[in-house]
Amino acid sequence: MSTKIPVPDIGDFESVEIIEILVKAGDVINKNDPVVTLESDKSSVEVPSPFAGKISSLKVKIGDKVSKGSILALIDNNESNEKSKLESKEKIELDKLEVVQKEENLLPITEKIIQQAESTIDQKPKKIVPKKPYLNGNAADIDPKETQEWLDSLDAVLKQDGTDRAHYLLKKLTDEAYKDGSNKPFTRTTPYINTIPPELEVKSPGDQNLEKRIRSLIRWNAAAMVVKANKKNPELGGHIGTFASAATLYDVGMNHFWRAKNNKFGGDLVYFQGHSAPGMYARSFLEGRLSASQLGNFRQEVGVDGLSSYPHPWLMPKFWQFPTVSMGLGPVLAIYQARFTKYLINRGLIKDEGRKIWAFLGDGETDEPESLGAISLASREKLDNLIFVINCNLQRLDGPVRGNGKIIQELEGIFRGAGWNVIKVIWGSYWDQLLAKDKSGLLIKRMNECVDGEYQAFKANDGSYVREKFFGKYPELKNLVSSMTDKDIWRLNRGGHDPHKVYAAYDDAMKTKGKPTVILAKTIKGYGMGKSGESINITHQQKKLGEEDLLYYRDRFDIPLTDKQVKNVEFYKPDEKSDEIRYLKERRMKLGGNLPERTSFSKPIKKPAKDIFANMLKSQGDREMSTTMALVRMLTNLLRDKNIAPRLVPIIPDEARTFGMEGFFRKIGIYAHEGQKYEPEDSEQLSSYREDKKGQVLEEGITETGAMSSFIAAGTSYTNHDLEMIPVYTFYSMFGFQRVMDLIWAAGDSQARGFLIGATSGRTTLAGEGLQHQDGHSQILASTVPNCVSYDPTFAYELAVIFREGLKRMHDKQENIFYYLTTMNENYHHPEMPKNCEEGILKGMYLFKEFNNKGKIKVQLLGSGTILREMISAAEILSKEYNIDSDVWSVTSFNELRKDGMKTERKNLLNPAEKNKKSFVEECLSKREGPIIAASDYMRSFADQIRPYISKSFYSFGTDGYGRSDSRKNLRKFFEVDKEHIVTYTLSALAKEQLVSSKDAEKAIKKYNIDKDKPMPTEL
Ligand SMILES: Cc1ncc(C[n+]2csc(CCOP(=O)(O)OP(=O)(O)O)c2C)c(N)n1
Ligand SMILES: [Mg+2]
Repeated sequence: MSTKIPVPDIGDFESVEIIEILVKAGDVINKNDPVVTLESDKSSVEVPSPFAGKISSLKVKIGDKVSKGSILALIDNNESNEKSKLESKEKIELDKLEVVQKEENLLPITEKIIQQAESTIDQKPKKIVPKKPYLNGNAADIDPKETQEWLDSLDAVLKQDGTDRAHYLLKKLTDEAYKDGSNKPFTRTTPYINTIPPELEVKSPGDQNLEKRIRSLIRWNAAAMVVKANKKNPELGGHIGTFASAATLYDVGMNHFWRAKNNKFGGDLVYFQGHSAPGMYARSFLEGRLSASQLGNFRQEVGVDGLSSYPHPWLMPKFWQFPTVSMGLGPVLAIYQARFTKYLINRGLIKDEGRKIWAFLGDGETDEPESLGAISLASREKLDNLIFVINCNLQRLDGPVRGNGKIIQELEGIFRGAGWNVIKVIWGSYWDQLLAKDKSGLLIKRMNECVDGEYQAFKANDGSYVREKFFGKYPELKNLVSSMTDKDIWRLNRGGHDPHKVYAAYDDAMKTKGKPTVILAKTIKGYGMGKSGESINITHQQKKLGEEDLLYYRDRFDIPLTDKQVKNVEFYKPDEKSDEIRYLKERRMKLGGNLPERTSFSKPIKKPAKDIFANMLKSQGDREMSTTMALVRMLTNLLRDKNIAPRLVPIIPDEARTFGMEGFFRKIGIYAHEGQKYEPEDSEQLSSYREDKKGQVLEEGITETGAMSSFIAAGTSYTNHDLEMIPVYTFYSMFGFQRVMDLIWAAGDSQARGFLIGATSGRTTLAGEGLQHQDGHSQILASTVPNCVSYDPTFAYELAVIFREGLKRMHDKQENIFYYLTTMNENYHHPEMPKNCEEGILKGMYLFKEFNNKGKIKVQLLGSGTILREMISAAEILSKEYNIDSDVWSVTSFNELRKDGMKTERKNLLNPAEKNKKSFVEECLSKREGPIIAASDYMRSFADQIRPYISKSFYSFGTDGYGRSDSRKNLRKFFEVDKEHIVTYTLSALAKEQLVSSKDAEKAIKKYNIDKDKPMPTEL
């Protein structure tokens, strides 16, 4: 039976043009296969077939205008229209029911109580009066006997029925109190003790003595490499105190938890704290991965086989995976890495192997908004593959992180509030006994009331100081430690230095389901450095240990080096056959290999069929469209290529409709780990907001930081997941480089591959939006990133040639580069590609058109982006009205031309005896006549970049100054990049060379109402 395929609801649009027909009579198609592509002036979308079957006839042709209900084709199908409708309706009802049932199960007890209460509301709502006035807001105990009774009851429950029952009762009490009007918020923090009590700690299977020895050796070598470098040259710098505080945290992970990538397993991903790098090198040295001479060349990367100061994959591409030293980037990148890993799993592109993403950060680092800014995404997306370890050594660079407060408590509240599993590792095992003896809770009270400034001071002093200042506050506490010596008191360790406590925390984090985990580990900055740097404010800068300090450090960690060897700052590595080295290697072998290590076993993506781009190289007919729209068309075409389609990762920070990309919602879906639990309000429409567990679009919300982090995760998937992906991150060009330059720099360092698309670009092209939106400098910022290849194309065919080359370079030749392309929202005609210009498009310029038929005078007009069109119009005016000929060049990339110019110039200077080679700019222009006039929608310095490679007079125009709202025409006049200014300035330039009369230029100034007294736009 033949059924009609109609145009579905396409939103607000009427009479939309059919630009492609994707089926023909006789084709057998599946449900949801595209039938035609429709294009309005804002976007282009494919219309999917609602049925499977055989197309019996087509009812439309290219160019037809259609609206909702227009019939596109007839299809012979088995299922009747009504049946499928009915089925889908039933399915939605069922889905809804399921969702409601699921929600029902999830309802917290409080909500149930509210529901019950609501069902019986026939009387007036009860006025809630607190039963007892809050007499003591400072929470002092007004009835210690009553308190003790409650505590005894709790104790009995704990002993008899365990913690779950106790927790249930407490929750019930809280809920009841809430119902009865006690709306005092309950704290999100717990007492200042370990989250995991000693009896629930999972014990480490490791050989503690050997592990301690290994840790000591690593500590020594890490400190020695910094001291050695600074002995050679004090300029080199480095950090000792940070790794000294974090050594146990890393060691337990390396010995027991972090699984490396190998042919059986994808590998855990560990984001090491940037300035802890010496510790990672020191371990690799013991593992035999780095030599003593490499360690000796720490921070000396030029000319020798040295080691990077910090984790830089660009400089150590086989070692480091993640650049983390710009504080705050590690945490946010790790969150989006964890999310992207789930994305790949949910899309069926990689297996779920239970891989984890670990991120190490400093407590001071959490001051960076980037560190905490995305933590709610991690819990919302249930990233139980993510573990943060925050090394709370209570110090930043200059002093305490929270001298008057407690960073661990503060972070606990923030992370728990955001839905994370929080594990505090505050006290080491030596405290267990004391805490067990503390029946009155006084010890915990003392722990709670001390601030971090005091905790830091305790460790900067000694046991007697701690006895006096900490325990001495209360006679009972002083008594508690009366039988302990000062040395014993000094030995009371902090959780982050206790491998048992750290092991138990990591074990718990590994087993946590449904949420991310943060481990807050309390440590001592400069642990083991003694008077030279333990827990003192200058610890962070301590990089030159004197002989005495080194000898102390050797003794402290029992390193078998003679005094002489210590004075020479020698590294120490035991024999290959020693227990230490064997153990260390065996542990890593058990965990699958080395860490950190950067490898890639990804296969290149198969090239798209050439004709994917072919129709973009043709004239786009009478249709006017923007380059943003051309890009969307191109992506739509690529989504039909079976090799490319699954690898594309469109990333959009909530601007899809602005860029005309809403067609992707229906076609490939928006990634949502829970699918879609609701029927979207626009479900009937073609561009309905469709969320899907297998969705492909990353609709990030309003976070360029998050979107850029996704770009990096997808762009480095070839190494982190051995699977090449093609991120295409499209954003308002103003909110790209300017907003997230540091992340873009990190993308370069990470060797990410992909396309950044600065849409709605240009200072005068995004007309109405004004100063904070109009971008006239992102191209210049892009030029500062060494492996970023950037273009400002004008026409659809240029975009296609550039994009095709990008795919080839990144995914065929596997070059570690990424692209920045600016696209515009100005609609205009796109001509057919002129002959033989592909090389020029890619190198940065080609001859677009010659105006040759008139006179003897000639100029060279160079235009980029939309301003090329002003140059073309100016050329027409010069030709028609002034008999001046011109060559019009489309400059697709002043940045690429500059790179080539620099290279050529350098080569010529290095080979003084040889004939000079020509830069590409010279090749294009040296034989052409007349002064050169260049303009773009960017600051003058964009075009100025080619000035050194030009021997003729050169004038560049651009949009220096703040943008402002107005029409394109007025803005281009204001910034002096409209055709009238180009004509006038050209005449003036020719007059200076006495090729035309200065009167002509003066006349033009009058004719075009150009105000000579108007200040430079930079001053307005
Ligand atoms: C964005 C950024 N700003 C400043 C620095 C310089 N810096 C390096 S380490 C450091 C202090 C770090 O303190 P914390 O995070 O507590 O780490 P710790 O060394 O104490 O483990 C600072 C400010 C940096 N690396 N990155
Ligand atoms: Mg710190």
